[in-house]
Amino acid sequence: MREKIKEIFLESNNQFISGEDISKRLDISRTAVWKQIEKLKEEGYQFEAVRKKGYRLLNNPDDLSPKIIINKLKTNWLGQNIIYYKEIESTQKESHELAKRYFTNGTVVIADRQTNGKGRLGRTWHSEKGKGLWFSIILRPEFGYQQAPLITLYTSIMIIRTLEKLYKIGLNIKWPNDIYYDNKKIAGILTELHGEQDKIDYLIIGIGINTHITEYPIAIKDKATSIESIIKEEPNRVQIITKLLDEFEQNFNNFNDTGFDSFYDEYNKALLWKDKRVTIRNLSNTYDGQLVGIDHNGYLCIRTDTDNSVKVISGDIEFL
Ligand code: BT5
Repeated sequence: MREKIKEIFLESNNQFISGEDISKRLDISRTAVWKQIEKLKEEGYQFEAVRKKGYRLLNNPDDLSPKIIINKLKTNWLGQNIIYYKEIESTQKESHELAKRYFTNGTVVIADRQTNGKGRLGRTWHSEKGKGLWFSIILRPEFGYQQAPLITLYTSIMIIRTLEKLYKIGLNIKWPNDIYYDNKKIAGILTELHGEQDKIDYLIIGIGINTHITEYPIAIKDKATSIESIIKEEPNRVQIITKLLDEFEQNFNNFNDTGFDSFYDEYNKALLWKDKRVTIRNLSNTYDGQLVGIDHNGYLCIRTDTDNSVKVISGDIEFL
């Protein structure tokens, strides 16, 4: 019921709407309307109340409810089904459950807070209430396993384009999955997949973007940043997620059909520590050398100190 009242106000163009009008439209009592409006106030909605005129919505709270996002989306399939939680352990974990239950391609799972957000290799992702966008996309791709690692790189480009278009901030990518501003991490991506021997059943792309200023835990205090601390004003999460999903869908056919070819230059331009000396660690090896860039298949190329060319598809990179 509250969602319906919310919708009425959001579509009202800040005009007055009487309690009686709402009670008739939704076939509920005036007291019920009043109670729901009180609850909306607790969620951050502000109203002006004038006798005989009714209520007028005064603000546009940054509310991630699916209706609000879907109304603003220009997509055909991405985000047309949104599952929203005020609080959940991890949208990534939940998406796996939903994907196993055949939730459709393009379903988006969002949480206002995660109690156990996941990073790669068992690391945690700090996801405070209202301070960021924490969401996962369920994809059922046509492409095969070989192209799967590229989807993380593709997603990085979509995040960078979105934040550049909205806020004119220039960002870097720390290969493969971190978005950086001024040597601090502002967003991370976690891609996981499930499939049979010859075919991917589903991919889950988890995206965490720090939007609002907050106190980070000591371990990441000096390594994390947010959009608000860069642009010095409050960003709007609904605007960011709708733009990002629009951008992702708009370019997806291109990615699907031609792989990473059209995005490769952009990725290398944004690549953090390009031409610098770095260390790459993955589960089997450690390499020291100069960071050359990524190739068309998403492999990271390094020229080692012994002048060997090495290519890796996964791992962590450190500046020497
Ligand atoms: C990542 O892993 O960067 C992937 C993050 C994906 C998070 C999203 S949120 C929605 C979805 N649901 C989930 O449960 N997860 C996804 P990795 O490269 O392993 O980086 C993890 C490391 O980043 C941690 O060990 C910290 O050092 C640091 N970190 C944790 N929280 C952070 C934050 N909010 N901002 C910046 N750095 C953070």
